[in-house]
Amino acid sequence: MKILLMGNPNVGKSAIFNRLTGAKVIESNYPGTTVDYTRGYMRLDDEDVEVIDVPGTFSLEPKDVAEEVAVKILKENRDSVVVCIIDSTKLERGLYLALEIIEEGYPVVIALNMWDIAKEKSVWIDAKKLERVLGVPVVPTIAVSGEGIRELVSRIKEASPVDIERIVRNLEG
Ligand SMILES: Nc1nc2c(ncn2[C@@H]2O[C@H](COP(=O)(O)OP(=O)(O)OP(=O)(O)O)[C@@H](O)[C@H]2O)c(=O)[nH]1
Ligand SMILES: [Mg+2]
Repeated sequence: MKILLMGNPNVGKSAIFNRLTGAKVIESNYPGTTVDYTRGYMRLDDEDVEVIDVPGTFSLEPKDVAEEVAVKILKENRDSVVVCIIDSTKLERGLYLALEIIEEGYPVVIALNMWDIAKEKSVWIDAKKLERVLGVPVVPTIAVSGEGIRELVSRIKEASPVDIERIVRNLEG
């Protein structure tokens, strides 16, 4: 199992990566491209789990080479849990990607990062409600202060694929 940190550009993926991993990080170049990404390890239930700081992307339909690499890393690591990092002040475009990843069948945990900036801008997101609607853990985080990171880590093991057909069957009664 690996942990992939994914999200739109500039949402705090690397800041969260730094919080999760230790000093030993590995810079990798994606073969055949000029795109670099970082890998590291975190301790999870007495195991060292690989964490990948995936290049930012807006969707799973790549528009440039960095997005292409992001999608390739996702597809090459089917056994991963995806921590989807969303800028809380840009919820809609972040959810667009998160929903695509959920639909692909990956177990997902959502970090609502930049929670401090959202608060400053009086943006309020009902994280619990979002969690119920999507059926995946949703945790507010402030990567620069570390707030929420412990909870984010503790909820990684809860992540499991969302069975969309089952939800529809339940709704239909
Ligand atoms: N106020 C605040 N700033 C944050 C938070 N998380 C990250 N930042 C800042 O936002 C900027 C972008 O963070 P990065 O971690 O580089 O974002 P990224 O998603 O890795 O960006 P790319 O790799 O360029 O796509 C940096 O200046 C961070 O210090 C947060 O929760 N609150
Ligand atoms: Mg980064």
